[in-house]
Amino acid sequence: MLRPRTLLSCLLLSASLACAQSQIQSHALSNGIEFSANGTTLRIVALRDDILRVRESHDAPLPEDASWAVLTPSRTAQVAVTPQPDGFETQSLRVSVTPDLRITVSDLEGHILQQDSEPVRWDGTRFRISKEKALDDHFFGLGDKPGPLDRAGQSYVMWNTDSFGWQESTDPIYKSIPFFLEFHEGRALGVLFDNTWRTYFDFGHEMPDTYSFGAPNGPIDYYLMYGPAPKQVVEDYAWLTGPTPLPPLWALGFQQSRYSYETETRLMQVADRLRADHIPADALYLDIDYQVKNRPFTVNTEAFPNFPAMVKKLSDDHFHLVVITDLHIADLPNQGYAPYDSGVAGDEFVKNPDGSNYVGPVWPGPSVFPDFTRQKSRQWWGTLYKQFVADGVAGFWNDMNEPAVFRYPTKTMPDDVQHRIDEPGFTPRTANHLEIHNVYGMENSRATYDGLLALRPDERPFVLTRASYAGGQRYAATWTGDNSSTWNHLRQTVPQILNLGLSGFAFSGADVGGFAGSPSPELLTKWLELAAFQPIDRDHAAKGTRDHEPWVDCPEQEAIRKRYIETRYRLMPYLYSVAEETSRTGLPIDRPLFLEFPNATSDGHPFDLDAGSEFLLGSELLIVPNPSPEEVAPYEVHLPPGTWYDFWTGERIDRRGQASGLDLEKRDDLLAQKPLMLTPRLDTLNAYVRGGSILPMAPVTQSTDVTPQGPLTLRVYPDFATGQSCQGEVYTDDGHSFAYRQGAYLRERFTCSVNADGSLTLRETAHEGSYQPWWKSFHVEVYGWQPHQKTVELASGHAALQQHDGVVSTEIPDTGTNLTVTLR
Ligand code: MIG
Repeated sequence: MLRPRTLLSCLLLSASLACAQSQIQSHALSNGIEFSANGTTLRIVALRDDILRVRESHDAPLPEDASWAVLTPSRTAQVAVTPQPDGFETQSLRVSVTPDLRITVSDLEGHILQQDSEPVRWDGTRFRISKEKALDDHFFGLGDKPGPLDRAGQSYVMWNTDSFGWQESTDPIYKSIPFFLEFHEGRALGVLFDNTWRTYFDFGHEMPDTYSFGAPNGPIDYYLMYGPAPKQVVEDYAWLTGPTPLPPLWALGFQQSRYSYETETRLMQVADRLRADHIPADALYLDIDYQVKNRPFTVNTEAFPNFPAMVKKLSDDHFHLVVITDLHIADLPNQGYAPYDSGVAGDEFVKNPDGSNYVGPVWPGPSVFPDFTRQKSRQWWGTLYKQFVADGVAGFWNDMNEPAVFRYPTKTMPDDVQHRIDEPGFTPRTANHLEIHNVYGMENSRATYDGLLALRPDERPFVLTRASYAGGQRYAATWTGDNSSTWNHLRQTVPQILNLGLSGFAFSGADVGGFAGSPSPELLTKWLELAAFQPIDRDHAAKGTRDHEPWVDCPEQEAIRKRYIETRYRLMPYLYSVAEETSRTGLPIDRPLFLEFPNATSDGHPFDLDAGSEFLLGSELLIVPNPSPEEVAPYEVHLPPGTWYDFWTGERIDRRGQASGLDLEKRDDLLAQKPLMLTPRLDTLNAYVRGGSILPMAPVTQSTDVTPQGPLTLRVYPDFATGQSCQGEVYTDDGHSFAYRQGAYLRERFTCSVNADGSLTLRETAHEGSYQPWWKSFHVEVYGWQPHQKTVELASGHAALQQHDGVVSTEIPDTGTNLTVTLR
């Protein structure tokens, strides 16, 4: 299989070696090609026809083939390639390499997707990879980093950092997700740079015609994912690193937190007030003050005299309790502190170079730190959850896992702390903190997730982590850390959550109301409106700030806030169906517009760049926040192409820029591009439904644990631009176990079409899966369509049809078999 070839070439391997003739060996591999020259090895292989892996080493053989991020079956996947004189071809890509080892990747039509602008620059262990960049290339991803959605023109560093009070320009913050999606001439390519050290990315900041990434150490090991559609890239990334799993349903409910609800009395007051005011809510959080002296896995029984009974009382009232469990273990020898004693007995903590346990100050005072890069230590960590799980605690919050250490100026452990990698897939060895730092938080959340699975094998774990690395979405949801109670931070939630979603973290949120500082009543209201459409809807606040709960301020504010939280609950069948799609495909819950409308602009630039802070929840619901949320003047927004309906009023949006009423007006393509003029209103977050959708909705409940009473609503929005059809689906299951994997789920698909005689036919395909849903019938609401006879034809006879405020509605049974209904 090896076919050595020799090329004579001019190699620029170091500055001093200006131009020398040297030998390049190239070996065709069944799945790629390998070059070697003067101590440099470059291997490019195809994992699939559309996914490549590039590895390169200098003055050494390629390093160990192991990864914290990439799933082993994907990393070791292979496809056969067709050798070419300077590279190879797959069914969708062409790879060519110049004699000085510059790589070009193109599609089979010859469009260049990525091209090295110079050979890799080495400086000892340090290296930099540089690629050509066009002036209108766009870059997305890189996890939680603040700033604009498009990362073009910016540069970043990966180093997980406890960044209390971070601002728009702060970098790095909590997470290191070294994945980005590049848009070049309307084609998308994904890059995962799987190096855990302090990597950096420059998207034309230093030089507008070049983008680059590199590291001070560690491997050159990167994956290229070809679209050309951006959705394909995101799905490829999920294939490499795993999708966000299906969360427990309750985690999609409203979550109320604060630093801290310090006593049982206070926590119960919050619970009772939510129920008394009929503000739907599913989760309550305990922050560090529930513990004895901030010691993880303890409960202060003075403040919480009967913790298990309290958890039970909450769960009887349909609340799920989430408690914080920081990773730092108080350094308390001989004091009967079980996490310390069992950790020392098992030698579970990270070490100083002299072999002693590293001790650093955090909340409990001097603390030791579990060695999460050892499988055995992760298993030990998982056992610490036993009592909380027995008490019925539903979810766990892993904070401070950058790891944060109260040690200035680095705010983390020293570079020479020793981690003992002992792990399936890795050669056991000791690594210093510089290599492990960025994966430490992910491995902490992995230990928690796996531990919960071991303790409650048939319950979906809910873990919320602050720090993570690529692939961390497999174990935990995340939030954007210590944001601020400012209008700018409200705006910032959108690009951050969108870039997190593109980077695998579909299930994320930002502290609602802002963590640091006290929001004005209006800011808190607008924040609760927006977060109702974000994957995690968690109200949280720092110590010493004013109360943040939805009822604070006047009844008028509370009423608005409540209406948005209720809307989230009414949308729960849709939200859960989107989350289920995410768990199969990796497509995020909240999506930038370019994912759904990759061809919206004639020159192929992402439509989002014209559309301000708009985003889609799933593929059907468009959320249009004011791009300058603190401003009161009317503002223009551009909707993506197609037919749109106002989510609140049901009106079809007129192409002249106003809602048009409900007639069957013809779409005018040119006018469709005209912006809408919107006037800011405290009580309105504009939202639109894509024509062609069928949106499943439910009656409001006060918790996702409560069975909705009544039919499943199907809101039908015909698309008058494309054949007047529509479709939608709903997914449901028991909401908490893994029984869905054995078929205990339900998926129903719906379509509609407007017939030549003006009647509308709605079809339901047969149920897929064995789960019995809570609904027995559908409440169908049709928007933008006029009946002539006001009758409904069912296989079993006729039903009545109502018309009210331009909405046509009827009730039909869900027979569970193929159903066809015609509305006339
Ligand atoms: O050093 O646990 O980001 O959400 O409330 C602060 C107390 C530690 C930081 C988290 C925040 C949490 C807080 N924590």
